[in-house]
Amino acid sequence: MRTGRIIKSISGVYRVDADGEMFDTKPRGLFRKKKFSPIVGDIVDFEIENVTEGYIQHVHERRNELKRPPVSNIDHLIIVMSAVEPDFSTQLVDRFLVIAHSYGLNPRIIVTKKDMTSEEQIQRIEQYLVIYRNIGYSTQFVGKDDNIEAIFDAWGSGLAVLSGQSGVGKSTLLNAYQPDLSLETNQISKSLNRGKHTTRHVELFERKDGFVADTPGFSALDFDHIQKDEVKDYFLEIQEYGQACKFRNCNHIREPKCNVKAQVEAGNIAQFRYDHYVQLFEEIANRKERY
Ligand SMILES: Nc1nc2c(ncn2[C@@H]2O[C@H](COP(=O)(O)OP(=O)(O)OP(=O)(O)O)[C@@H](O)[C@H]2O)c(=O)[nH]1
Ligand SMILES: [Mg+2]
Ligand SMILES: [Zn+2]
Repeated sequence: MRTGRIIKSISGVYRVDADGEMFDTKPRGLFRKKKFSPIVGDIVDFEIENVTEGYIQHVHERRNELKRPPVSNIDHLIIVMSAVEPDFSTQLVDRFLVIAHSYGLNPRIIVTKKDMTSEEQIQRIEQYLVIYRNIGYSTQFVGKDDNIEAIFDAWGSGLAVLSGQSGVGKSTLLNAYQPDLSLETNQISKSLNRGKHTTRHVELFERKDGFVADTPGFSALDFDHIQKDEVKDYFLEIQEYGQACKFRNCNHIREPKCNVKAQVEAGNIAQFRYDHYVQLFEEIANRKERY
């Protein structure tokens, strides 16, 4: 029996990296009956069938799991946003941060396409990045010719997952990190005003002391697993200032003696962060429960 990590999954075949040796594996029949599927990132025990093939016997318990795209045992979630095409959006950053925290992941922010961005826009985005840094997030703003290797290597060990809208430059970052990967990248379709999805599946690549995952761009974020009362915990500075509200379960909307609202007034919580919090809270509060 060998142990390895699933780095790729294509039509029921799971490629497993076992200390640098690759095996194409299939799950034993008993998995299928239990409606349980292995996903990329899983650590698995497998039985060797021949030099390149094997059968998965057991999937180790997942430390964490992102549902869309499906990938497990994530150490660093890298939120990739472009400055332009598609435009930088703090609303999207905030929503992505909420998703990351809801799955117990540790998010970082990379903004791309600095080289395509006007000086004025760069200044504006830098101002937002200072706010995110003050909340505690690591942020980077990069362009075509920046040293991506240093950034990727600074994350520390484990699996880093690049995630973000289609066309923001996830595969481009990976190609800059490891030019011999030659991953497919593409122009975004402006006429459709949304990304043409170039990357179609999750795949892990080797990185110093770990892996980095390229993923397909998402078109919609899913908050179905989040209850309205949880949202405040996923805006870290709101969570922190919220400790001093009069009511322990204060949602910082209409409650009296709310420290969060006071700190927004005082300029210690950015207005846009608070607005995005309220928007998401209300969206979730108004959603129709599906059964
Ligand atoms: N000038 C410039 N172009 C960039 C940069 N990053 C990405 N691009 C371009 O943006 C386009 C989309 O990049 P991709 O790497 O394919 O984007 P992606 O995030 O992998 O997209 P999906 O695979 O569809 O999710 C390509 O034409 C890239 O060349 C950058 O920093 N500077
Ligand atoms: Mg891609
Ligand atoms: Zn409050």
